[in-house]
Amino acid sequence: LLAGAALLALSAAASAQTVGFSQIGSESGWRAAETTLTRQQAEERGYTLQFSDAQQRQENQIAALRSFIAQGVDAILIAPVVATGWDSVLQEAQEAEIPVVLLDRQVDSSDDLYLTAVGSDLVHEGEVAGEWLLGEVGEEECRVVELQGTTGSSPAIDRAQGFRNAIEGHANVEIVRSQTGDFTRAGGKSVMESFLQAEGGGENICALYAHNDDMAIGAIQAIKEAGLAPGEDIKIVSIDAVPDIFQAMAAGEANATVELTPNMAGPAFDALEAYWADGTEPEKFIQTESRLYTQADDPAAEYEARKDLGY
Ligand code: GYE
Repeated sequence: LLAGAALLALSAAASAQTVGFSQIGSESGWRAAETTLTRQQAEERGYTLQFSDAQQRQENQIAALRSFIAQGVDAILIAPVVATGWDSVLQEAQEAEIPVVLLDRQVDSSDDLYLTAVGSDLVHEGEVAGEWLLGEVGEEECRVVELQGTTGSSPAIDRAQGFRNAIEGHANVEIVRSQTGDFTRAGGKSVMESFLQAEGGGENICALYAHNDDMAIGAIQAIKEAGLAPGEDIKIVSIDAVPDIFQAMAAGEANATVELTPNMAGPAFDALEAYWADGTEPEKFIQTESRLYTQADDPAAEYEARKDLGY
């Protein structure tokens, strides 16, 4: 009987965890899905999730972290909007002995300041996109325009680098224009409009590389409005694998995407549970998979498989 009571007390303690989650905002479909899955994962595990939406502002994230620290939460999840400027607040969390897990984006701070980071290899994603394009164009000349993610964010920095790594030494493929669209559809559309205008209507643009699918979807609209055929006149490769890009692929209007799982919270909570149980320190980077999808992969079926996931 005693053992039973003790067990009950233990499991009650394990499920009474409070986790603070500082989310960037809702700039993309992928981000919305990550939020939904984090809430779901927390609920399934019986945690209380304190959710804070920073609306893209680092100062809001820092304020959220300070409030989580003041409340004495059991752990903090943060998707850091930009890479720099986190040292002080991460030190404050460390002094309060609150483990911090980074989700989907990286920081420039020392890795002793956080428990672990869950995410994809962001440079690799850019390389996969670039290699796909090289395979498509062969020896042909290809003028590429690039829609970058949020300036100063690790995915924008790394996805730009990865694509350049891939095309290096291939003089026929050249990035002719590059600008941020801030990971949003509206940003992707308006920057693509300016690219098309600057490039004499777009006839000489061979391909678009967008750092996420949402910007590609916005750009598809701009390309159609300019009287060109997205996916044919301008090849389109992007990253995330959200349902809407599969619809565009099924319609022949987008060509390829690199998948990023929105379930970053699952591995983060697994690592936290091991840490809470007996102090087990996880690896500093828990890497999720990246996989390329093209029009040959039955995009209509991929759309169906994802459309109810909270995107
Ligand atoms: O690809 C994009 C977003 O941080 C890796 O952020 C993530 C990116 C994701 O909003 O859609």
